[in-house]
Amino acid sequence: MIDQVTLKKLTDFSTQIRVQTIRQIGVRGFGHIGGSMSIVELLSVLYGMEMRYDPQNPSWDNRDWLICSKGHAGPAVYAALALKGFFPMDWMDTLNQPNTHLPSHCDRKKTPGIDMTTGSLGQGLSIACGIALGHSMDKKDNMTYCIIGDGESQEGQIWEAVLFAAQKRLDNLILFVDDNKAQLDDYTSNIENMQSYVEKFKSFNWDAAAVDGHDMSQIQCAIARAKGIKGVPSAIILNTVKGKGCTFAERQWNHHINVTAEEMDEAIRALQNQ
Ligand SMILES: Cc1ncc(C[n+]2csc(CCOP(=O)(O)OP(=O)(O)O)c2C)c(N)n1
Repeated sequence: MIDQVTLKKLTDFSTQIRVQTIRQIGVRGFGHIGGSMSIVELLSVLYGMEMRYDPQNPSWDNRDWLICSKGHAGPAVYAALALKGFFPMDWMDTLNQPNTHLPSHCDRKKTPGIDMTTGSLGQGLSIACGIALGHSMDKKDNMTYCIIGDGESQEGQIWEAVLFAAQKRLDNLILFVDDNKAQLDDYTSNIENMQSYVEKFKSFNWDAAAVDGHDMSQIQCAIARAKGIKGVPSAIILNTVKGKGCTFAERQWNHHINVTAEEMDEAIRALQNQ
């Protein structure tokens, strides 16, 4: 349960993550705004209260790990990391430029705080399983969090990893499915309808629950509940809106969009005047 003071802080943090994400993509002129916006509340809860990390020592042994398997949502993760002090805010103006520390997709060798390189969809959960298994073999209490997209969940490798995590009883692993209902070129339901994720995960011997992915209290309760369940991995399905909270992105759900300076200013103004 989040108290009112913390909720207000997390709400401000999520607004700042949105503003800085729009800024990065707006300065570059194009990017993956929709799939970045849909995970903002999740990132706010993770970096605002759930995760153990040290911005001065990003590879700290006792940290919790986040694998953003939908690596194209990097700008939202970068915004959260910059706001928490992992690197200077002026890096926000360098997204996807030559010699940048902030490539369009997450790269652990380029960005402090990015735990794994991602972008080729379908691979992150397998990596997260390996990390979680390593921690449990070492009898360490680090948590591993992984975020996949609903389109990404159509990849076969995801379901191999789901089987593996259940077999190895990885209760130090929490998977978030960003169910924003759209993938690259259509609604997910028109391509391969995933139907009920909760039933699917339960049938693979996972714990599973679905929440409103823009309600931070619901997200936090689901994480707390998942952490208390022993012997099985947990999946939390986030019902989200692609482009959430960004004026121009909510008008269209296109996966990768061009952003004008006027659109960027309009979207940032709207967030700041909420
Ligand atoms: C293996 C692989 N195939 C194709 C792509 C190209 N691609 C990038 S994002 C994307 C759509 C992903 O949809 P979803 O997982 O729903 O993400 P979101 O809606 O959050 O953007 C695709 C097909 C890729 N990055 N990796």
